[in-house]
Amino acid sequence: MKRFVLLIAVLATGATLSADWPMWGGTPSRNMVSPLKGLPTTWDIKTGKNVKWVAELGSQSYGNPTVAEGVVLIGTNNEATKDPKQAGDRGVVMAFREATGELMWQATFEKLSSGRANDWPFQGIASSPLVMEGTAYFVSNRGQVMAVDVDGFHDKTNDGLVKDEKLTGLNDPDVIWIFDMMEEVGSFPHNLSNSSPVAYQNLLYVSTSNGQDESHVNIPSPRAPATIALDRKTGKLVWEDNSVEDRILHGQWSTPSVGEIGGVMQVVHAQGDGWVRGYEALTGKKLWEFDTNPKASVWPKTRNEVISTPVIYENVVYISNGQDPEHGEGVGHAYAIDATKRGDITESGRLWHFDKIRRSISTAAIKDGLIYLADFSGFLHCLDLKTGKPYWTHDMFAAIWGSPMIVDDKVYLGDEDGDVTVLQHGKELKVVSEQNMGSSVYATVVPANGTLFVMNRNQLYALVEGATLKRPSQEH
Ligand SMILES: [Ca+2]
Ligand SMILES: [Ca+2]
Repeated sequence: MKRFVLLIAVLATGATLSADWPMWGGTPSRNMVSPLKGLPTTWDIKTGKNVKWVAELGSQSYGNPTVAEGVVLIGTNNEATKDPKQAGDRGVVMAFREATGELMWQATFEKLSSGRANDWPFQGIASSPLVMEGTAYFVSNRGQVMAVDVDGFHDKTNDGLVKDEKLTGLNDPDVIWIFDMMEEVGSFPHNLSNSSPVAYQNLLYVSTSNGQDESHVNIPSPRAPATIALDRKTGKLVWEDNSVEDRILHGQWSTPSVGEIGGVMQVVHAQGDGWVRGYEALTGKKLWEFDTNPKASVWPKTRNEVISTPVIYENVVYISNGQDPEHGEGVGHAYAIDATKRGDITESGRLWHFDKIRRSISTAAIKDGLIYLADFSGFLHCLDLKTGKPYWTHDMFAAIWGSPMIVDDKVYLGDEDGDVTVLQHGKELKVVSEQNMGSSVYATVVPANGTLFVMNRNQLYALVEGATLKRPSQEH
């Protein structure tokens, strides 16, 4: 495993020339914002305009790309079978070379024998890997926290604690360690384990996705933790918390964030009872909790779970609630929470409450005193960060699964119709362009190193200003 040094070149203007996107949200605070400049604001997948390369994914891709150390990692299913010896329905993480889109290696995982209760058919891997110091961390469809070598076996070395991999070809994963959450902490994931890991110092934080069984009444494992912290080098459990107990409304699909709040490094996690909780990162000591549902609300009509990721920005946590997309549209709530408070801060920590949002599974993007929030009914809201007062709302006319992404002075957002809309960042609504990607865009647009990575259901596009992709059909 090579040790890369992340080089960030800074121009005199302060603009970042190049920067990786090594995790969901880019940084542990998960704010969907990038300082990169000069990325495409228009492109055309039919003519190849501003397309550098395209990679074929499985038939359903719910992971979000991670770009680090020259590699693009992405979760998908196995319907674009790259290895006939590993055929059938599996969860897959594919690693592509960032420069060319060539497949470098893939990690495949057979479906759990317990079936759709824990591992929904053809959903693949929905975890977005975290890359740190040559290791990629993600959660498989089998509820395993995986640490694998970013270089795989291309470095001619079998790295890590796991040395007995059955497959050790160039296309196979070099496993460092495995932590099986179903075996080790008794997690019973509802439909799919999906957490995107985040780290602070030597600790890795993951949601267990513990939830109900198929009856949607029973919680088979009420004593399993919602949040765990593992040692990043060994995969050993360091702390766990189960404040939710048997109050899980459905599943637990929100993923944790990390940031310094009021001088304390915190892990913030939205859990299965619709509450958001903050923990002291190194010890797991619970510091505060906040209920994202009005007390009179009733599951599933008006009470929501939380699927979006909390964003930490200047001591405040921003979060929207919502429901599983299969539940359709409904009322939602978004909040700004003063996470320097302690205890039950549902009242004392509520800086603002935005109740014009619909059910949302999207994560916030914040810049220059503005916050962008999207909802599953297809609306993008631009609010004042301090007051929560709306400046404008844009109707995408299709369900939004991904999150708005601010790149320089533009906001990018995809929808279920496959459109990616580019808007001007600012207090006035201005649509810059709209591009169709050919099939649903469930992921978030990811900026890294001068390139925009945009996924549809089954393809990953690398977009670079001035590039032109020559289609095979255009070559004679
Ligand atoms: Ca290796
Ligand atoms: Ca190994």
